[in-house]
This record gives sequence, C-alpha cells and structure tokens, in this order.
Amino acid sequence: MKEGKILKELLQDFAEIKKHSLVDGELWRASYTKEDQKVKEYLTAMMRTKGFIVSQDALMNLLGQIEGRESDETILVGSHLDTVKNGGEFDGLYGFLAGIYAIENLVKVYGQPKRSLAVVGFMEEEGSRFTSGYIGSRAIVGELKDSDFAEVDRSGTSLREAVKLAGGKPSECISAKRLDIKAFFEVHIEQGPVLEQSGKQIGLVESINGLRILQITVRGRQDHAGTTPMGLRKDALLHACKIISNMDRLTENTISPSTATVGELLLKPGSSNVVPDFVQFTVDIRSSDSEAIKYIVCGISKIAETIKHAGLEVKIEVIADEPPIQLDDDLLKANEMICKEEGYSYFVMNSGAGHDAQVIAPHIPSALLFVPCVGGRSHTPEEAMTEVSMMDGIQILSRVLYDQAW
Ligand code: HGY
Ligand code: MN
Ligand code: MN
Repeated sequence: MKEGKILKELLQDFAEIKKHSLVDGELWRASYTKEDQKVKEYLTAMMRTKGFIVSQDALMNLLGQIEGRESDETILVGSHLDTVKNGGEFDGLYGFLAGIYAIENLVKVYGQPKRSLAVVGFMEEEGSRFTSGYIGSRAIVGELKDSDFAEVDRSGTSLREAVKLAGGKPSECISAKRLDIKAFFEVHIEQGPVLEQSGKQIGLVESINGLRILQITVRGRQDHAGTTPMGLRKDALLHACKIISNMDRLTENTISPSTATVGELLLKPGSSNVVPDFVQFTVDIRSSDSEAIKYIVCGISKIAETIKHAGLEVKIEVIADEPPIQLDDDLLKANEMICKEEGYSYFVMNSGAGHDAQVIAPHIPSALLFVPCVGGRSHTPEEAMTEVSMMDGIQILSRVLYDQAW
C-alpha cells in the first residue's frame, strides 16, 4: 500500500470537505442540505476517478460500487456523511473515506474482487436535523416507516419534503432496503478516551450502548416577571429544571453505568421580563443495560407527575430508541485473528457512542472497528486524529475486506 500517496490524498479530502461543510463558520453537515449536496458532488467525482460506480439510493445514501466477478453478494463498508452542529471533521467521514481508500488499493493490487463491494455514506445518522437519526442505515435494513417521514426539523420542513427537495424518493424508501448485503464493516474514531488510554492501535467493538432520546414539552403560563408572585406562577422553565437538575442523581443510581444529556432546549417567549410558558428539551439517555435506561425514563416520568400536580402540562415523547446490541461474534473473532496476523495491538471493547452498525447488526452480520481520536474528544471542533491512526484503520480494513471479497 502506497501509504504516503493515500495519506496525502486523504488529508486533501478532509480539507476540501471541511471547506464545503461550514455554516456560519462552524462545521455542520446535516443531511439534505446544500453542504451535504456540495460534499456529495466532491465525493462523487473523487470516487469516479477511483473506478467506483457511484449512485444514491431512494434516501440519498451515497453509494460507490465495485462489481464482483462471481457472486451477487455484496460486502458493505462505510459510515455516515452527516455531522453534529459545530462538530468535528472525522466522525463518520473517516469511515467512509477509509472504505474508499482500502478498496481502491485492493483493486489496484489484486484486481477485480470475487464479491461485489459497496462503500456507503449514510444519511442523517446524527439526527442533528431530524432528531430520530440513523435514517440512512434504517432505510438500508428496511426499518423506515412511512410515519417517519412526517418528522419535522427546526424550520418545520418534514423529512419527506427534505428528501424530495434533495432528489430522493421517500415513497420508494422500502426499495432502499438492500437484500444483497453479506456483511457490513464500519471503521470509526472511538470518540472516547478508553482506546487511546489503552495504548492499543485498534478497538474491536463487541457491543454498542443502547440509546433513548426523549423530547419533553412543559407548558405553563406566561406572566409578568415583576408583578406575579412566585407562588402564583406556572413557570415552564423553573419546572423543567426539576427534571434537568435530577439527571446526575438518576444516572448515579443506575446499576450499570449510564449517561443522560440535555443537548437541546427551546424556551418561549424568550424575554427577560416574561415568565416563560413553553419549554421543549431533549434528554439523550445511554447505557449498555436496558434496565438502566428504563430506570432513568421512569424517574423522569415521576418528576413529570409532580409538575402536572402543580398545574402545568407535560408531554414526554420517545423520538429515538436503539436497544443495546452485540456485534457479530464470528466477525469479531476473525478480526482479532487479523490484528494478530498483521501485528496490530487491539482491544475488545464496548462503544458508548451510537453508530449505524447498531442499526445494521440485528439484520446483517456487522463489525465495528475503532481507531483512537486525540484525547478521546468528539462532537466538537477539537476532534482530531493522528495520521498514524488514519492509516492503521485503512490497513486493517484492507485486510478485513481482502478476506471477505477476494
Ligand atoms: O450520538 C451518537 O452517539 C452518534 O454520534 N450518533
Ligand atoms: Mn459517528
Ligand atoms: Mn457522532
């Protein structure tokens, strides 16, 4: 593998793609936006020069295909193309580019593969625009329902409209389900400190935490901030804080480690001298143990009941619900062997972050491989990777795909 050439091109790709992904100076590439469109144009041209047949499915997942000689089975490799708001350059995109460079190099050295290979850039995994997330990977395994397309973004645009405007065909989303996929491989930065602190080169993921995202709406009464006595108010924010301020207590009490994060909060009307009557916020709950997630949701519901007693309305909606999953054990063992044979230190581990692999894995044998990111930081513009880690991931992925397809 001509590592120097690959690394030079890879760094150029990251720089070019970052340029197209800036919204008001911050990196944010939500799906079905002009940033997404620009980056797809760049990637389509780049993949075509590398011999891929490029297409987009009904959900606008970006696909680069290399036809196999013998079989109609396909090995799928890739990750998501979208980012969180004010996000990092490598979350998702690194796994997509690693798939391209690994396959390009394998075809150069070994010629046409026996099995077909497809690199996929999934849409809206992060849910930074449509909070339910994992939309592209859910389409590939046929989990998307017609009702999912009614979800609206902050501007009130539905997923259906957004996909159509971008050139997709929501009505055909069932056809986006792929029946030819034999196995799925995702390479990703760890997004946490465990692998980096272990000093190992590769993380072989055996399980991915479950995730449940609640959207909680509290409706009170709008009043004058100066004349309304505290005891007569129905202050939506003051009561919402009764839930928010209990996140640490609820997560400390779960048997297995858990997290709960309020990442989005909308308040109305939003004037300093007006008691707010409307608050809507999300709670992102994670754990490897479904019981821990249930405990936190139950704790939140109990607090919600006390808020209702105070005369306010509370609505709790579940907008994302991915159970904890185990990845394919045979693939995990095969990848352990590969790391040993190729002389890569590795660490079998759990993923605290969610990934498209957790949507795919219940349907198709899947493997998730990590490389460290600097300081374990992610979902921040400070997200960084070393060039050594970038190449380690591509090297290992190349050997994994060689064994699968050549
Ligand atoms: O939120 C996650 O864990 C993933 O980055 N979507
Ligand atoms: Mn990701
Ligand atoms: Mn992410």
